[in-house]
Amino acid sequence: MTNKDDAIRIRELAKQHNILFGESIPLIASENVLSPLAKELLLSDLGSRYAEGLPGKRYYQGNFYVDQIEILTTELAKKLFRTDYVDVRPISGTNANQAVVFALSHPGDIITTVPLASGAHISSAKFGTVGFRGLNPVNYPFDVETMNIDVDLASKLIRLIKPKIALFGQSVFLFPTPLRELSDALQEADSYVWYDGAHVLGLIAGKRFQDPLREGAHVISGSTHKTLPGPQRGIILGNPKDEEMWEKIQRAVFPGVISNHHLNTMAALGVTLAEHLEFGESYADQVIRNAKRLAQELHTLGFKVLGEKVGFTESHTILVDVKDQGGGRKVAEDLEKANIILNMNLLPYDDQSKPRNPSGIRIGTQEVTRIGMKESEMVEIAGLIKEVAMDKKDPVKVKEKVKELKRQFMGVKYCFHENFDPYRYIELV
Ligand code: DSN
Repeated sequence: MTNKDDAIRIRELAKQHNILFGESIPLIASENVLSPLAKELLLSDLGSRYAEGLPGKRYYQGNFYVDQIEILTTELAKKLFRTDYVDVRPISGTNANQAVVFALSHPGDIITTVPLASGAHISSAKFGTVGFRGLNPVNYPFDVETMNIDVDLASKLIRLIKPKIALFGQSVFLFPTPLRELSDALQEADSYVWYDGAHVLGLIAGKRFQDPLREGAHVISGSTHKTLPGPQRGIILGNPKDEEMWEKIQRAVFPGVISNHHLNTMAALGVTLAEHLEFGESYADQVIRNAKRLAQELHTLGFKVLGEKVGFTESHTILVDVKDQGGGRKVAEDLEKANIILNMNLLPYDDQSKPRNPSGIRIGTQEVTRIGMKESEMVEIAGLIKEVAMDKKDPVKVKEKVKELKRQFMGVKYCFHENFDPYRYIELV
């Protein structure tokens, strides 16, 4: 095999990957597809350049157009999220989290967080960013019935331990966080209130979820490629306690945790924000309608969907306990054989030291909504999941039905150039 053969092989594998996703039902709650305009910008020369610092205060020449793109992207984010405090430079959600942690805390400080098994992101764990900063994480009590933080117990905890940072937000985000209900305790403790909105940014921007900056959060961090259907990147939004807090955050972004900030994905983010200003509300509305319908249908078919007493979900995400069907790993792997792509997930009552053998699966409706699926397709998807997970039909046979359904939904919606096939491989040579 020559080096060229290896290069061609990588390209072939990438093409096969595109085909796989073109023939699959994508239900991972943290993914999405780009609009054609955003995708085009990924291939621009911007992806080969450097820009350190802020517009007008750079360390490299050649940033004349970059500065204008960054200013426009920042202005679009300010408009979409209704705040004057925006930093569009983080290159991922975890990178944004690193900046917030480094800006607002010192080693030894206490941070309160959602438990991992109840949906928190790994960066909030002892073995993640929070631990690497030397912080001491203490978990909020979590109520499985309401699938949310227990307000009374959490208020007592916050008053007792007075965390330097109170972190909210989840990677399994079924319901809005009770920020308003916790605000008295948070003010008494004088904590920085930080909301990791990675999963729900597109729903917040679409005005279909809570509005953390107006409910007491001082800072929101997030990735920009989940319900916000942009490039893989991060963002920080603020309603800071004071200017000093925001300056600390911006200094933590650069030179703290990044140097260059990947200018092609920044431009793609700008386009995504403009498109979300135009289409975000109808998209977010349909994402949540689809999640509710899919959850209800799975429940009707006999699955144990979490949050039954509170309507299953108010977001893009559904959690299903599939212990009786063989467990999260087995069910996720069987579904993958049928081209239904989702992930196994810990449930609040699972042992969080055993993440590779959880009871649950997590399902997200944002990408299937983005390609035009509505409630009737959610009913079909629930039926296909049942065939594999409950009826134990041969996944390879179910795959043919999956491909047939997917063939009807091969164009991106909720953007300026609809119907582009996001799974098409674009050849340059
Ligand atoms: N952990 C990823 C997820 O929710 O899938 C996000 O970083």
